[in-house]
Amino acid sequence: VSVDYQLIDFDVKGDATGSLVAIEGAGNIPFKIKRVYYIYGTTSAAVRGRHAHRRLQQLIFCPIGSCEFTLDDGRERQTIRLQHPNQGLYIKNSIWREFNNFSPDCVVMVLASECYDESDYIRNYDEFLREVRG
Ligand code: T46
Repeated sequence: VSVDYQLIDFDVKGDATGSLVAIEGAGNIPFKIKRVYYIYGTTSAAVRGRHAHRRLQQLIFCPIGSCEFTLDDGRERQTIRLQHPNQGLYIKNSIWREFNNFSPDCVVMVLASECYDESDYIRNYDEFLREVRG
């Protein structure tokens, strides 16, 4: 058994002048994009996340730099390093996530299936365990 996530490699359209990656909501990803946000200026000791979502699906990129995501489904934990600008980490709901070990230049870009809604967050780990274990 392993945590339910997917690493998706997107095509790179490139030539000698540079590279381009295109993402289309409900085109080459499994949901319609309602929101985009990005995180930068993270310190090397930072640990972010530490929550799960009740409904939200997300596709997470490191278009610049790298960082690590630890995913936890209430039974298992797995750590994934995001370090390729064309690779997206697809996470469905009910996965506890923490992310850290940011490179100094790291930018985390997230495509989300829903608008921001604080009531969709589970920010307490014990409550998360209660919800996923039914
Ligand atoms: C996730 C990881 C990868 C907003 O006002 N709108 C937004 O769309 C978001 C995402 C956040 N916020 C506010 C809420 C907090 O006051 O921005 C502040 C920081 O949010 P948070 O502590 O949730 O940020 P991270 O980096 O821990 O987590 C974020 C997402 O919340 C989360 O869904 O998976 O990035």
